[in-house]
Amino acid sequence: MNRTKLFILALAGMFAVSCATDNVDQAGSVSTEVAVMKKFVNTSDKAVKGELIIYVDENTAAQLEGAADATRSGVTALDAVAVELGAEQLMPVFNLKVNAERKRAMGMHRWYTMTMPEDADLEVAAKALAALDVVERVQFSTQVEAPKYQALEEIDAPAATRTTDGQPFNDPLLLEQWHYNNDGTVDFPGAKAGADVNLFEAWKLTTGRPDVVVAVVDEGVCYEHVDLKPNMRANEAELNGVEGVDDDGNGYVDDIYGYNFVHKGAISWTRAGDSGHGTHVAGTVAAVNNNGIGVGGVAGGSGNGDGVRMISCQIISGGTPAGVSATAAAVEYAADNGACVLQNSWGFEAGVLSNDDGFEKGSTSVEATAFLYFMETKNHPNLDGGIIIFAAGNDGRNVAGYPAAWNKLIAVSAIAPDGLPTYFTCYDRGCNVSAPGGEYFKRGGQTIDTGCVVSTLPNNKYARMQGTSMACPHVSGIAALAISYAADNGIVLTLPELKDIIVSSITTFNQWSGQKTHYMGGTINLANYNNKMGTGLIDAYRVLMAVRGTTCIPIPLDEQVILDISAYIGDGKGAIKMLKTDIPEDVVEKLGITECKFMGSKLIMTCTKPGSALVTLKYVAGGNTVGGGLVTGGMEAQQEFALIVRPGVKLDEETGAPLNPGGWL
Ligand SMILES: [Ca+2]
Ligand SMILES: [Ca+2]
Ligand SMILES: [Ca+2]
Repeated sequence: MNRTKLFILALAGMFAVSCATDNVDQAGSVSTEVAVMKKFVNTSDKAVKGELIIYVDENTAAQLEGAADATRSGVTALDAVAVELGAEQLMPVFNLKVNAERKRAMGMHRWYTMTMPEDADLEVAAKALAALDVVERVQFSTQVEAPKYQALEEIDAPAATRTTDGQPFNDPLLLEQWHYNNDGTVDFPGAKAGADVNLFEAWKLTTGRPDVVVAVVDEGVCYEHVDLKPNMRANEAELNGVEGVDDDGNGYVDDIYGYNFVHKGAISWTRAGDSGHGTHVAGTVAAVNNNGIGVGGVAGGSGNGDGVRMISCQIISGGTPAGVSATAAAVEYAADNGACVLQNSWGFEAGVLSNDDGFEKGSTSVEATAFLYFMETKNHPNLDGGIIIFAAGNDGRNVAGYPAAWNKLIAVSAIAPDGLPTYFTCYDRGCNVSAPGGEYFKRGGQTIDTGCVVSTLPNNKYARMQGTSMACPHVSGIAALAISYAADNGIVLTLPELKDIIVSSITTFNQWSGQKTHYMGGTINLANYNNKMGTGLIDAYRVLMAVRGTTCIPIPLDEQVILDISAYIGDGKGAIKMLKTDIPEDVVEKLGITECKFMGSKLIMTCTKPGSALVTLKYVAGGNTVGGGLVTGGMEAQQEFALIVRPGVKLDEETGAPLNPGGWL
């Protein structure tokens, strides 16, 4: 290109910008400045160098789409500033090859990424762009934070086994995955039975379905891992296609198991700087169950090819995190390629954003747009949208990081094997629910990792890691189980229903007090966390019961309880009469029921074994007796309940209703 011409255009650009500020009175100057700043979606804090994102007006978007040259819009003012800034490319953020009509309706065709030299002053560039009438918003491309925690060491891959050792499946490391089913024997100070996601009970009802697709937005997932590959969703057209060709015409070349949005190409996990984080997260969501190898995954199936499927949307590669434009494209890709659950163990650095308005500006940031698109995309017949789950963040602050804290997403805080908050977890504002995230501890000066979450690492390896990053995929896996179970039962959930189910199907926490010492040498003040770990600890079995529409009745272990069933069928005023119900023999055996009587509206029961079971209780609707023959009376009615027997459950002495806070932790 001719430098003289460049110079002249640059001058023209400078003139256009300076006109706006110099040739007006003082008040006008301030208001112009304010008008320009109003177009800023965010600040330049942690912005990717050499990149700005702009939202242009409809007319400019149309011209850009028709433009032959990636650096020229054909809109004179924009081109002038582009030249002035030395812009190298002006590329659409979103992919209009798929679902173009819906994307246009959401304004997604108006987002462009302008790339410029790395040393360009982004503040100056952003102001120059925002001063243009045709540019409606300017966003700095905030960088995603790279994973903080790496595995201490790999776990030796245990020998393949075909025995189950009393476990539901034969995966040898399942015995160490306390986070699924904690019997209190895990090597961690104060380890507590029941501090888990109650997964084994849930697995009796569903272990997933291949038509449920979870997108793992993270480092690349090692799709070749023997414990993951059967649950990776392959893009058949690309799998059987030609290398270097976009065989399915979706805008991405060779995207077989997903796509690397940082290095624009194949998913990778072996570059210097890769930590294995994405592979670890994927293993928790859906490592293959019951294959006699390695670990189990929350929605990993039963060993019959029936687990949920995953795709890898890679936004961190070789330690290089993407900015928001590439991340927004990754989220869009997940929606366009079949995912109904979006698993996100990533975020912006703490404090980059401090409230929802800063994040969304009326839902107008590029990533908020992508998330809204995902939520509105229906990829499974039994859920009317897509659900988004985020790690709350590991900064130990009393507020979740962003995007997790956004009120439209589910943010997950992390507990340790002792059922207490981890020292690193974010909590309180913006945190919606908790799950096990694991925690290191110190013994004899050594850091011990047995209290961490066990999952897959690249190259057929396994390791333990800690973090809200590790808690989050438990919830994503459980969301996938919920959708699977809904499908098995012909139930169609709305997105708000599924979100409600997830945050309400929990075990509540005790009131905590005192200090907890952690391996970094510090302490946390437990009282600060009371009722602030979201609603409580997610319970996979209760999630499935809620999908099914079955009420859960918590029952303390080894204690006679008098439950007023009218609290579950009516208003708790005892207005119904229970009929004697025969509890099935297998339920009596499973829960160790030694006593079961019905009196008025009450059920008197003693259970001696922890566990969960379904019972159908009968009652009279309309009077005290069932009508029929010579008797005028009510009709016999019935309702299904899930009895959940746990140690430490506290019930209201009057009504038998579960107390909150209470629970069994
Ligand atoms: Ca493709
Ligand atoms: Ca190809
Ligand atoms: Ca396995």
